[in-house]
Amino acid sequence: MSLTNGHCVSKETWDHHNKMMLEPLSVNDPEVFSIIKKEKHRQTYGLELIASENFASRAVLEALGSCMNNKYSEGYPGQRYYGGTEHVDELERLCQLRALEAFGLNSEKWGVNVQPYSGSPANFAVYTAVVEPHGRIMGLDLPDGGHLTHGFMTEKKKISATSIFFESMAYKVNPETGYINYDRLQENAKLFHPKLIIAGTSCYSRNLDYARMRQIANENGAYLLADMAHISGLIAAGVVPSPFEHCDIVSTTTHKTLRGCRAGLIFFRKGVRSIDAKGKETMYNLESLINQAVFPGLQGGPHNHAIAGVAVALKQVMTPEFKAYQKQVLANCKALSNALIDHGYKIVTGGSDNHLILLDLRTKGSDGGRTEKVLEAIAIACNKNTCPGDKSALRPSGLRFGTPALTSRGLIEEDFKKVAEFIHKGIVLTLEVQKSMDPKATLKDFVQAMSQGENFQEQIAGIRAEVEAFAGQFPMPGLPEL
Ligand code: DSN
Repeated sequence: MSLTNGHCVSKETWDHHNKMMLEPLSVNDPEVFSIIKKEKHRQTYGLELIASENFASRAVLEALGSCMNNKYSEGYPGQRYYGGTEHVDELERLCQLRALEAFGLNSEKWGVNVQPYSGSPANFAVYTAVVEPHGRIMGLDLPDGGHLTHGFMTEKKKISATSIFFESMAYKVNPETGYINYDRLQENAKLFHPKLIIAGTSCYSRNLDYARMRQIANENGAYLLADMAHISGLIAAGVVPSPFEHCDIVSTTTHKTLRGCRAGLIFFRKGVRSIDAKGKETMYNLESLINQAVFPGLQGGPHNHAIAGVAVALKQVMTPEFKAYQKQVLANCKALSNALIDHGYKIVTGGSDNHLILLDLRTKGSDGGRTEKVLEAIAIACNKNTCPGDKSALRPSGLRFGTPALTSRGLIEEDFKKVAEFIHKGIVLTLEVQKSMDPKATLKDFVQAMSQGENFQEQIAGIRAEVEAFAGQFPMPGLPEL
C-alpha cells in the first residue's frame, strides 16, 4: 500500500535508508567500528608471532573490500550460471595466470583453481576429487606438526572430517630428533596402500623431502599432495625447496607467508601422468576432477572479492621486494631461534629452515598453555603446541613462534633479539607464578593466580608497557584507519 509519493514506506524512512547505505562504518555502526579499532590497536602495539598469520597490504585489503563482494558467479570463467560476469571472468582468469606465474609453472603442465574459500575446503576438495569415499589417506599427525585436515583422529575419536569420510593413517616424527620418520612412513605405506599421501605441515621447522615422498607415493600408486599453506610465500620467492617438481597436486592458503587475503588455491598437473613398460601413456584427469569437486561438489559462488585480493597479492609476490621480504623472514627466524638458544631454551630439531620454530619447555619445567597465557598478557601473541613425544595433547609442552607477520612490519635480526628478550621475560615470569602454586594446579588456577597476585600484575604491566612501546615503533601495513 502506498503511504506517500507512490512509496510503500514513508518518505522519511526511505530517505534514512538511502542515507544509511552511504554512511561510513564509523557513523553507521560505531559498535563494530570500535571493536575493529581495538583489534587494530592490539595488532599495532603487540608482537604478532603466530606462525600462520601475516599483515595483508593496503592494496590487498582495498580489493577485498571492493564491489567484487556483491557478485555471484557460480561456475568458471566463460561458463557461469549468472549474467553480468564479464568482469569477474576477467578477474578470475588474471588470478589464475598470476598464480601459475608466481610459482613458475607452465600452463601446459599445470592448472589452478582459485575458488576455494580457504585451505581446509581446498584440501577437502582434493580428497573428494581423487579419493573414493573411505579411501585411504596418509598425512603427518597433528601432534607431530601436521594439520587437522590431514586426517586427524585420536584413539577415541575421529576428529577431522578427513578421518570421518576417509580412512586416515598418520605418519610421525622421530620423538628424539623431531625430524619426520620417512622410513616408518615408507613401511606403513606399504601396508596401508594409501590413495593419497600429503606432504604438508602446520608446525614443522624443517624442509620436507619431497623426492623421498614421491618415491613412496610411486611405490603405492598414490597421488602426492603438497599442502604448502605455511610456506607458499617462501616457495614462490625460491628461498625453500619447491614441491611442484615432485607432486601431482599442491594446495595452499593465501594469507600466511603468501601475504594475501584469506582464501585457498589448488594447483593440479595436466598432461601425461605415467608411461608403462610398453610405452603406453596414462594422462592426468585432475583438472575436471578438482574443478568439479570445488564447484558444484563442495562450494557455491566463488568469493570474487577474495579472488581480487589474492590476484593483487600474487602480483606483489612476483616483485624483488617480496623475495627480499622472504629472505628476511628466514634470517629473522634464525635470529630468534639463536637468541632463544642463547637464553638457554631448547628448540625442537635445534633450529629452523623456514619461518617458524617450536620451543620445547619441558627442560624448563613449564608448558605451552601457561606460558602462552603470560605472553598474551604482555602483548605477545603465539601458539601453544605439542612437542614430539608429548604424552597428552591436553598439556602441550611447546610454543610455536613465526616471523612472517613482524617481518612485514619491517623488523630485522637485531629487533628479533629484542623480541627474544621479551619472550624470555614472559617465561621467567611464568615460572615465578608456577613456583607460587601447587605443581598440580590447573591452567584455570594458574590464570587466576597470575591475574590476582599484585606483584605478578605489576610485573605484567611493566613488561607489557615495554613491549607496546617497542612494537608501536614499527609501521602497520593495511588500511590507514581500519
Ligand atoms: N590453523 C593454521 C595454523 O595456525 O597453522 C593452519 O590452518
